[in-house]
Amino acid sequence: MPAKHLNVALLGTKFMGKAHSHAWSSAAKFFDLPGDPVLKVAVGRDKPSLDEFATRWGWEETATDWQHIVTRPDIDIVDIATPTALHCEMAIAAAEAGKQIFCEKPLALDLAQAERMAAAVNAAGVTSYLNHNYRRVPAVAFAKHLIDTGRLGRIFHWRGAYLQSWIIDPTFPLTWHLQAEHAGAGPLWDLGSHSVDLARYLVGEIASVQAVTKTFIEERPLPGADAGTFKSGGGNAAARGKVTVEDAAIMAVTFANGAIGSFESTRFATGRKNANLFEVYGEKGAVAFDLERLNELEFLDATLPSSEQGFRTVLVTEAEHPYLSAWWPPGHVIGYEHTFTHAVADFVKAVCGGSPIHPSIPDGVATMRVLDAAKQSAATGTRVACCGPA
Ligand code: SOE
Repeated sequence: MPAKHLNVALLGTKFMGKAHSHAWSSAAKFFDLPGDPVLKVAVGRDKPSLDEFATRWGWEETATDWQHIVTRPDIDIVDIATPTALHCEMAIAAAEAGKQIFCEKPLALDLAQAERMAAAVNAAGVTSYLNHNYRRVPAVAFAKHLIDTGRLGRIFHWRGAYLQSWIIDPTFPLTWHLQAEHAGAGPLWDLGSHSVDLARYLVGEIASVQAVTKTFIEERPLPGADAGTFKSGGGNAAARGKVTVEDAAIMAVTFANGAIGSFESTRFATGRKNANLFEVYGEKGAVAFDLERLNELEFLDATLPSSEQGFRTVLVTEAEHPYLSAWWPPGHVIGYEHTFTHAVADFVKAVCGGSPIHPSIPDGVATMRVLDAAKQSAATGTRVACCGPA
């Protein structure tokens, strides 16, 4: 029997819109799915670039009014790939219209918005997914398998660092990512949300946070202003604006299960491009991961005789590794975009099977609670308790 068509409306057509379009169009080709995603409507603001995007990716229609699209009876799935400030109203509207929701991270501008989104999803009884796609890197899912099967034993430490360096140039303009009203926060939200989600997935719930944040460059040229003039110290005040988010954040946390952890989230780690790193240390072993080498997992088996111990690199490309049987033979590595395809495949299975997929929007509230506590801690200089699961 042919798989059920699932009409998708994509809200947002920039970087994430591109990554999601690739995933919606590839998932059913590589995975046997109970539903067949149809790239129905791409929604954006600028009609000419929207039409080019739709033609390039095979979206059947384009629209500029997301409010109408999310209520259209023929739309089954609403994919929210817009800047953070739009997530809340879009998710609530989609939930109230009974749509299944695929939402980009970070979940929301703040904890209150996140709780409202979760309440709307729970009230509507729809399937929701919060795209922390790094859970679906095969090497990360394999690390989860090692931890859950006891290969590391009792966990002592989490060390996470999500390091980028794309705004060190002071002439980089004041884009929405650098304005609190559009982004919620800086890398603490953008990158820290990924790291906190991974820590909760691999180690457990976080009980308390102590954080420091820093903004290294406090003023930037407005988009379209003459950056050269700004650099020379000239230019009028109207051509530049205040950065209202942090450039870097560091957190120290306690976990509810007794482990402790550290997090770095920065856009000023000179030379690091997209280094989402973590290490997990336990009584029987340890793992280490670097997104810039995402097909590899470092594993230490501390149950071996100490003379034989050492971190070894597992090339996570065997058919028995998570997701890999859908792709290529061993050693034929995969990339960043494959993690979005894995997310879409799991989401379609959840939607058709009426089963939850994690992290859901309600799951994301616990991550936002940690991030919100970090923001409070950085502002007050105190350690802030944050509850366990949502
Ligand atoms: C930040 O530049 C960013 O695009 C994040 O927003 C994404 O979540 C991450 O996957 C890559 O880096």
